[in-house]
Amino acid sequence: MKTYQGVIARYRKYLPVTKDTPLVSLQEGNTPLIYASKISARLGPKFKVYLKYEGLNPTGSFKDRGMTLAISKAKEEGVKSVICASTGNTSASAAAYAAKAGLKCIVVIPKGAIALGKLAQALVHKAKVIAVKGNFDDALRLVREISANYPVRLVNSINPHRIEGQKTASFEICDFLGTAPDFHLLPVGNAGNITACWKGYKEYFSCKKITHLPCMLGFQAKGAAPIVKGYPFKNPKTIATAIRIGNPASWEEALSAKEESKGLIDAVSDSQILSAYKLLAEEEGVFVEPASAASVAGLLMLNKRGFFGKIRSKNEKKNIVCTLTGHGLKDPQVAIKAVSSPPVIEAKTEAVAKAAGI
Ligand code: AN7
Repeated sequence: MKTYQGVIARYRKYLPVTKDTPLVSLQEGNTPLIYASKISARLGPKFKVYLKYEGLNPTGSFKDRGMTLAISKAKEEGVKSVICASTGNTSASAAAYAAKAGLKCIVVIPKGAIALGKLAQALVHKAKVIAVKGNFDDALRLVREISANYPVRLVNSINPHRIEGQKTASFEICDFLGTAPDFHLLPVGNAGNITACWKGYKEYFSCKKITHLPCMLGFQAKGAAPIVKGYPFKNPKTIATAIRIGNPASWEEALSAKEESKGLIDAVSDSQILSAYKLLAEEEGVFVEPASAASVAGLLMLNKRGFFGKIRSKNEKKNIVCTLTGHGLKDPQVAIKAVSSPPVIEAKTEAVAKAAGI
């Protein structure tokens, strides 16, 4: 039996690799597309909502799809060191894949602004972690300058191999459904993922693997919504630290995805993000990090506005996919704050039964 070997092996004919490209893989991708019965019920009988649970990638986020290719290509080209700026997940992924490849990894993060699990990952994989007194946008500016002037490869999504790898999420969705979804919702931070997913759909369409293209619906956090507002945010703020980005690198590409797919990019508040975060955990059994819940928060917001009520469908149900970009365990601090702490009682049977309400 041939075991699954990751997204490059599975989709190599759509990716810029040759037989000489060393495969640096942790068997990323092949993530579940979970039917969300409770959320589907909220939208009504015309719709089926699926959750693309990218938190089940090897380092717990979608970044692994692009990182396997960026690191494999770096290795092929004889690069010795890689660098990235990160709100956390890119650094966790870069650190893991660089470790696997035997490359040095440098990560520049905004001081005090990345979730605990992600910081632990970068450190445990032995990346050189540098915190700067600034936000993600400052960190990205710094690593762009450094990679232009020093012998180190940038592995942020400005690196085209990242986008190429990440487009495999769209391929998997289409292969699973046997068709393209009608709507694809996802969180937007630096805007690499919406760019990559749209590219994937367009390529499958031109290869005749699918017969229609989805409508792309992207969601930023209200306090970090430069694309929605049309200007950079100097001081972005949101509980969803992964998407706390004021000047996205793939801004133009995200606008193209929105326009070409006749979609939209809108903003959701932190409280909408937290409600969707809890709903996913409590009713669908899926634990995500706060930024990931922005796609579902967006879905619920559009539904309330009557967006889906206007959609006509004859017999077939419309398929809606929400990308859940990262695992809930990444950010235990937000999780613990979002819920009430457990009662502490005497170690006695009756006391436990009483507290359990049985
Ligand atoms: C969980 O790790 O930018 O719009 O430096 O970690 O492609 O940037 C993370 C982004 C959504 C936004 N959800 O994706 C980084 C970083 C999660 C994320 C996004 C990120 P993009």
